[in-house]
Amino acid sequence: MPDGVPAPLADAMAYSVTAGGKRLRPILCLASADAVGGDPPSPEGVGGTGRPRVLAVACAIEMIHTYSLIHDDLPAMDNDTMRRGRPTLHVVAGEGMAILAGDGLLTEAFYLLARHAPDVVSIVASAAGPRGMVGGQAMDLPSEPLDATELERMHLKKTGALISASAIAGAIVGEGTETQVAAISDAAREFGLAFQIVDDILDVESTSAVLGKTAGKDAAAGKPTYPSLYGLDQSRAMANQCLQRAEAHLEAAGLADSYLLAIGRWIVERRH
Ligand code: GRG
Repeated sequence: MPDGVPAPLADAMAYSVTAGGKRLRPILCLASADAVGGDPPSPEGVGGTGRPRVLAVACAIEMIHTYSLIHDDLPAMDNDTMRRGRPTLHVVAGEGMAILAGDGLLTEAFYLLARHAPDVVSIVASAAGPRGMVGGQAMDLPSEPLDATELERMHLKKTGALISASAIAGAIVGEGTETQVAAISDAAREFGLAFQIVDDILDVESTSAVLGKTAGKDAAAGKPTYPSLYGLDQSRAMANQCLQRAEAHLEAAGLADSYLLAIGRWIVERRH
């Protein structure tokens, strides 16, 4: 934790960011850099340690994602008590501290990016902010139920934008060509959609113990989901189609022989 952060705030930020989680976004970021030839260690690397810049980008994105989960779980939003297999932060540290820990993670993430990877600040900011994740979350606040087109638009912003930005930022920091970055961006859009479809399926099929968060919430809240709109079988087929489209994008750019496809398969086949 950086110097000068008051201990209770540092503890609250660490509680959520070290709680585990699948680390999909940082892994995707690192795999994208790797797919285009990597971001080799250099003397200018993170903090003068020689570590690749992409590590700072991957960590910053995971911090932004963790902030979004903390705020999403607050009583004013989803009001959830379990996340990453632990009580949510506001349950253990109080609402005020949970809000501040989220604010702290978000701003510290941009501090990291500004210092180590200023070339991707605007991409990550656009994905995390009102055009992206925050906008998607606003569309998801209870109001009129969304139809299928609006549901996809909402998910592309709320979940898809940061997943895409993880991959795009990794490819840029890894110095991919324009064609490679575009292919990774197209594939990541499909990964984001597949991730959300599978998330909706697991919300129906899995348990809170396996997921590490409350299962069955969507149905209980009467929210439109892929299974509620299309049924479970069709939803699974749609997730597989996303994977096929992602594969085609990667193949066209000569990137099929990378970790990216394995990540895509895991997204579709995952059980938690
Ligand atoms: C509060 C601004 C703000 C945004 C919240 C991401 C998000 C936006 C809310 C999470 C709500 C949710 C359950 C969305 C569905 C898909 C999703 C993003 C799940 C959580 O991401 P995972 O499964 O979490 O990657 P882990 O814990 O594995 O990192």
